[in-house]
Amino acid sequence: MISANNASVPRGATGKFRAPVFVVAAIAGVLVALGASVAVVSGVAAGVRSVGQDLTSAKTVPLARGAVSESMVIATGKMDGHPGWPRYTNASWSVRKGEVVTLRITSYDDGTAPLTGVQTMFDRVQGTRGGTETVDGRSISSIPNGDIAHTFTVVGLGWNVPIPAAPTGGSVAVVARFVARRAGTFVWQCYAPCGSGSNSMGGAMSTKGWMEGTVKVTG
Ligand SMILES: [Cu+2]
Repeated sequence: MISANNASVPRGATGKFRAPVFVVAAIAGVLVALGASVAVVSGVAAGVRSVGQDLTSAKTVPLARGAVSESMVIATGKMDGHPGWPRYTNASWSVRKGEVVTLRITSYDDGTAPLTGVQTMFDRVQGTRGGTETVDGRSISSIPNGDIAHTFTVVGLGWNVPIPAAPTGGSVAVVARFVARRAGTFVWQCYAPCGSGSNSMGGAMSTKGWMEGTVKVTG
């Protein structure tokens, strides 16, 4: 499989949203948001029911009242004529405020993209029930930076899910559980430098819908 950082990957323009000022502001937002979200998540978690699985259809799956399952898939290939670009599918989805969201991310990307600078903070799971996620069924609270391929990060909700590289030719399944604690439309982004170009922030990283999307929380 082609690595996310393969030198042959087409080089795209650097995304404006990746400007340093934004990054610093975004990280400050996470720090503020996390303290509140941890308290909310742990308080609601007691009411969680068992939920279904949907690893392939990449659609919102209505479950018992107050619980919902979301699935995302990270793949690489020749999507839209961009060989090697990694992409999340199901980039935009919506949930209701206060409901428990079980997010399942299945990744087929075997390339790594270690976090750099202040963004190394995104190697930790943040804002989930218990501060953990499962990777192929194993509960963890962080991923070694050298193993990281992508992150699913919603600064406005204090959510961060690091995704490790998949084994070559295989996949890795990451599951995290959240509570959407406030209404609004929030941008999620991958903070791992998994794109192309000299700073690895081009290509997929600067193309809307590939490593960026939205989570809409209705009241
Ligand atoms: Cu990424």
